[in-house]
Amino acid sequence: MRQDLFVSPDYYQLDDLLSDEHKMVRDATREWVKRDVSPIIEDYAQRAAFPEQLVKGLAEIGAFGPYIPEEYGGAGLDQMSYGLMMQEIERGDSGVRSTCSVQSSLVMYPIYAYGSEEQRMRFLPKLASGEYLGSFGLTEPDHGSNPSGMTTHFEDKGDHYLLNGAKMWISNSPFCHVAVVWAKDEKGRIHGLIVERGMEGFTTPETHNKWSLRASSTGELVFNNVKVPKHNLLPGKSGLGAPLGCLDSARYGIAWGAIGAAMDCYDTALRYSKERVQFGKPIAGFQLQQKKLAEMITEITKAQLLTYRLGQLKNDGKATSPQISMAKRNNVDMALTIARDARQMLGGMGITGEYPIMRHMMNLESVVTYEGTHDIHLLITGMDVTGIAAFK
Ligand code: TGC
Ligand code: FAD
Repeated sequence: MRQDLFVSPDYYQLDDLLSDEHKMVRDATREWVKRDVSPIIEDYAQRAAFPEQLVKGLAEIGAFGPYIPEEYGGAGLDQMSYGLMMQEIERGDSGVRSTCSVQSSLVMYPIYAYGSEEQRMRFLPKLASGEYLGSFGLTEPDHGSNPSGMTTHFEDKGDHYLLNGAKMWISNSPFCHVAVVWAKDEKGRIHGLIVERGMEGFTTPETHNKWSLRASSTGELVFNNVKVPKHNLLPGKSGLGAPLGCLDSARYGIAWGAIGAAMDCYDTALRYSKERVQFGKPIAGFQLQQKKLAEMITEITKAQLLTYRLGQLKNDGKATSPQISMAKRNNVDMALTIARDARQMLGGMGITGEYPIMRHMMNLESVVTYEGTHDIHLLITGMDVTGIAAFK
């Protein structure tokens, strides 16, 4: 891996809008990524291995539960800081950001927002410190975009619930200590259950041969007559809105994260194009390459502005789910387009692990699919503006 020379683009002087705390959080995360992620990530992605040693550092910089109150071990930061952290971490790698999204928004958030006080105290400090890693089980082999059709279910057996079913495509499943699992009760109502490693009948086989998010571990959650203690059911909210509420928080983080991946691709292509000489001059001097760079910085700037405003709305408790969908969809698509253009600008070098672009590009193929696909988010916007759902 080459030295990380990243210089963050800020074409519209957005730094002027950030508070000192935001800049401090952002800069500390950026430094940590440069020091601990950039030097090792390509090797881990090439070997399809999860860089376990990053867990401690992620916990130390507050990336596990940035907006969870400090009394539960979280960092007690605002939504803008959370977003900036995700941007910087995904600048390093989408897979590392995935680990944070799952831990913070899909595991800690539901326990914080829907859990009992006893559950919060039992799990949140351990998740914040990285002693526990969590996973989130919503998707099933036959129910991806339409989680309401899930078949994973539990029965009330008096002193416990009996859980059966299977979840697929679950980030961090192979080594998670706890999983927040969404399952139907006997009446077909969806609830969240905290399933713990070691419970009999609970297994987590790994999914191999991914071309994308190779530094993130993905697998299944399989429940074969798992006895889940009654005190592990999240009492605060049920129905599909409960898992979708967690997704709002994770999708918000991804909207920021994708900007990080895009910035890294742009910055790499800009530097390379100024150094690479063909036909007697740097390729940055050719109009076709300038068009790509000019469009990249334009799209990054638009995404930054979109996300900054969304952060303000989120801080004020006013961000709607469709607003979050719009930002997730726009920014991931923007990052994917930039990654593809940037890769072309590096010619043959663009396909090697010498540069981060191909890894970002492949990662983003997952990011554009998970947490609601590109098409599903378009339909959410369509539904919001017309009042008519076109999913079914
Ligand atoms: P629908 O009838 O529209 O809604 C059912 C209930 O949910 C409420 N609701 C929401 N609540 C909170 N936040 C949201 N974003 C919400 N969207 C809807 C809604 O008001 C309703 O409540 P109620 O009280 O009336 O019952 O549901 P639907 O079945 O028609 O589906 C709607 C649709 C398609 C938008 C939804 O199913 C969807 O978003 N599908 C995409 C699935 C998805 O995103 N899966 C992600 C899995 S997790 C993941 O990918 C993690 S990757 C992690 C990583 O590694 O980073
Ligand atoms: P499908 O739902 O089968 O969709 C296939 C195609 O059909 C898509 O293009 C989709 O847009 C389109 N489509 C579907 N419905 C419609 C419609 N109504 N109208 C038009 N087009 C439609 N899930 C979790 O629960 N937890 C995790 O931690 C997690 N991590 C993941 C990690 C990775 C690396 C990946 C790849 C996925 C992960 N997922 C996770 C699952 C992810 O959320 C799903 O893959 C995603 O929601 C799409 O579901 P699907 O793959 O079953 O595709």
